[in-house]
Amino acid sequence: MRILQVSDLHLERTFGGLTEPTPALAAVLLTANQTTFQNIIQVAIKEKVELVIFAGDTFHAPQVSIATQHLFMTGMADLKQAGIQVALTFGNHDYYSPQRFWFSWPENVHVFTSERVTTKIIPVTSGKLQVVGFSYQQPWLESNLAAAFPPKETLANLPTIGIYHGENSTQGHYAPFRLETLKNLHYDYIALGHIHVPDVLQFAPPIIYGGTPLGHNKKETQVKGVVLAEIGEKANFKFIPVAPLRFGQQTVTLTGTTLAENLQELQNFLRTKAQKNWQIWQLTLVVNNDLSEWQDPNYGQDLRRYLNQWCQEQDLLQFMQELTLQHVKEGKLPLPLSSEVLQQYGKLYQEPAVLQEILGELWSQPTLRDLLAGDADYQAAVVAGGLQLIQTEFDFQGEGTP
Ligand SMILES: [Mn+2]
Repeated sequence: MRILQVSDLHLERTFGGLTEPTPALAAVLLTANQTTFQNIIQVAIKEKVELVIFAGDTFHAPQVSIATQHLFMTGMADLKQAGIQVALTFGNHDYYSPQRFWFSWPENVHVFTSERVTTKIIPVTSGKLQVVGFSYQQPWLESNLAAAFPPKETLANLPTIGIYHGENSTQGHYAPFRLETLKNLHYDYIALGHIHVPDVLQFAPPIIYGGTPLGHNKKETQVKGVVLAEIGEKANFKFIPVAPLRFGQQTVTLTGTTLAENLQELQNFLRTKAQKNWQIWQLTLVVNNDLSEWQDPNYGQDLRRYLNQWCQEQDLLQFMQELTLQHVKEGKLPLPLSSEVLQQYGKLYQEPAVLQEILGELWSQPTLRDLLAGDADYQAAVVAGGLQLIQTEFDFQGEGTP
């Protein structure tokens, strides 16, 4: 049985920090939320899924414009036409309150409206499945609702899917849960929402933060799309991109000895990177020459404007949002940190609990854990060795202390 997970779509959210977008980009930005949503509906139909899950924060705010509501309901009706069911929960951004909706939900849409964990049995093409979930009714929900999810053993003998919008932590404002609790439910699939960076917390059976399918600012560079999953015997999943644009961050090292050569290298970079969808860049240009233009930070803005214009002329779907010029000592890589900050991190990582946290999965490997946890001196030596390597290989360009 195929399903599609959509998390944190944030319809109506605006795009941050874009100055002087070119007309072509501005036009795409205006409709990017709608385009992403329509792409999702098309993927669901093309891939013949039986259920589409919206795992909360589908809308950016609890109050949704009538036009957006209409767009959404039209998509739902298209899914209904294709025989596809929908399970929808509300998150902390779009928390549910009745009487805000100008259209009624088509009958294929199963809406969770209560903060109480609820189980719904949904008829799909190949039989039935059950979905367990809850919705926010206010922006905060401080109880651990994972504890209220019924284990699969206590439910009907059907494929079982959980929907959970919240944070993986011991406490917090967003329905904090412990991964262990969700794992012990033994559901066939758990669709998580809230965290915008995609994250697979368990591969089989899957427990997945889909992440937002569309980045809205320069921080949201890690976007994978929606999750297409097969549940049951041949369980597997993959991410499918659906956004018409993406934010990216890259450091480009320029090796030319003249400005003309540098420009050529940059243009080659932009040509090589061009795709059929828009890319909005934060570029750091690293040079190790003495050309005076590179010493003047104002040239970043000047160059940015020119490159954006050039991309437009070349029909390349690329836009430089930020362009930073950086010098580096020969043979070393720039690091936007001061040496003092690095030392502070070093001290922090000597703490066994902190090291355990950053090593994450490695720690669950018995051999590695014994090796690292058993011998404090060895652990200290590993961290010190790492610091030493960073000290020699990098050029520290940051300022200040932590
Ligand atoms: Mn959220």
